[in-house]
Amino acid sequence: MPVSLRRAGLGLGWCLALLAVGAPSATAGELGKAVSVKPAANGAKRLTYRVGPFDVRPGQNEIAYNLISQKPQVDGYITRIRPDLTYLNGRVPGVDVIHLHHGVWVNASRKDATDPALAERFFASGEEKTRMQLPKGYGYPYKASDTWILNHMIHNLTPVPTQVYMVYEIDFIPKSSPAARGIRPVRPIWMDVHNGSVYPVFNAEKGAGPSGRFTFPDDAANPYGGGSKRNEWVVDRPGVLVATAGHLHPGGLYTDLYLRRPGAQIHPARCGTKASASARRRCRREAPRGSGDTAHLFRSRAKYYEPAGAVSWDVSMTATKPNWRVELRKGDVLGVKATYDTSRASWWESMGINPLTYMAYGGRGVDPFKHRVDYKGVVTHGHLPENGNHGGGPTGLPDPRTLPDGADNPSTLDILDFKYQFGDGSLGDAPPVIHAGQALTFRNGDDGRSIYHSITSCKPPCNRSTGIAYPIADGDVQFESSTLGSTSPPATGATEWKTPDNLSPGTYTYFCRIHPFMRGSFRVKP
Ligand SMILES: [Cu+2]
Repeated sequence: MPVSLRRAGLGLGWCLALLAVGAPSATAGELGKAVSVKPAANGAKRLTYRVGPFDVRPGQNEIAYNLISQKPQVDGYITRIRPDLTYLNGRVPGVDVIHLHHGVWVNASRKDATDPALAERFFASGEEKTRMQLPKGYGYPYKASDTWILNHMIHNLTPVPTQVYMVYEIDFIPKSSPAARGIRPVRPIWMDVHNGSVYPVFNAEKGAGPSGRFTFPDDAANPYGGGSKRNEWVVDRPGVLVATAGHLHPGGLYTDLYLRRPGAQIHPARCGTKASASARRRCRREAPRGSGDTAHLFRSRAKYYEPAGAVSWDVSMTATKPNWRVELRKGDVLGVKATYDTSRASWWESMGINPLTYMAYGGRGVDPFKHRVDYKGVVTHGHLPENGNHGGGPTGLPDPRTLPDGADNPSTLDILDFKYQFGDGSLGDAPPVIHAGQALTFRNGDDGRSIYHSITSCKPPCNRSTGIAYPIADGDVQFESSTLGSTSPPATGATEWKTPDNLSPGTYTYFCRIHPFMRGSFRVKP
């Protein structure tokens, strides 16, 4: 093991799965196992690498690590990265079938800027497949001797095994190339509302926050359990931010990046003195944003292509425009927040990260206390065809509310082979019955090391077709088991859960967030 587990971004107590790396066809020379090479902008080469194939077991949703040798063989600069996931035949799986839950590309030869106990996290993506694109003239400095590790979580939403490749396209400028002259190196500045956590998630519960919007950490009761803030970083040397983009889960609306400068004040706009109305408008438009000693730097918005709104992965995040430059001073505090729409549903185990934040040294930045920098961004991609199955169509399955009573007060309800033992919705089973004041105990009877399940309330009838936007955690009465499984995180370590014992009489419907085709119901009687 060439790197310490901690430096690879692993927490203590983790079982490491360093799987064998696949052996693609040997390509000699500087491109290092690239499966395709094309010319790209600004003198770069577009290199496509793939890692795997990975066996994706039925229902799996686990985190694994691979040393990756699929990378350039010479020193240079990376200017753009596009992530993807494909079957062995190159086809991209539907997002309702296989998720790229996340991939984090880690350089174990350097320390991470915002958590030096970790290796450097230089690129990451979730299912929305955000692309990294540095502005012209900047590059992530790459050494052929760097040790790369891919931390990935591939999620099979079905009971069907398959095989996939992790694919990444890199725009690369070799150091020896004339195009490398004058390129300014950037350092990745990972900003995360739960920075340093192996599984950095929080819950945005239905109805939480003012006016159906929940911002973490501001609206959370005790966001860091009494510990120190994890969403801020003290700038360790002067520099210039040159790019940022956020990462959210479905339900996410935007991340905000801000800068606090102790002792500074946002300059008030004195636009009333300008000669013409248009000059005054322009002056107001260009005035710095923020308040007191805190400047607003950028809002990375989730642009949903999803027809049902902010409920699926059919989304693209906005990134900063190529001319965004923000001056950072040593001692400034950079921070990130994330806002979710809680008006329709709960969003369990959500993230709020600006993983694609990059800082350069030297060059000129704009002082965000004097001038506006938080201009609108640009999406990193459009609608992706793998997000075509939205779900929510008719299935012919019965409405559980209309079914007769099922099993009477079962002591436990096993989840086995992707089915709920009583009241399974996909089979049209009658709901088991408990009485007011009682609770129903669910037990994950599948292999809890890799097959996790949840019991998550959804609005009845919750019997429509499964897709990226259906079902969602929109029950009028909210209950949630968290992820039941023995490997924590991402599971909680518990394999059993009891329903609340104070539910009013009625028929309740639920689904599994990990395998949304799994549906169930139970009934509470007086
Ligand atoms: Cu499940």
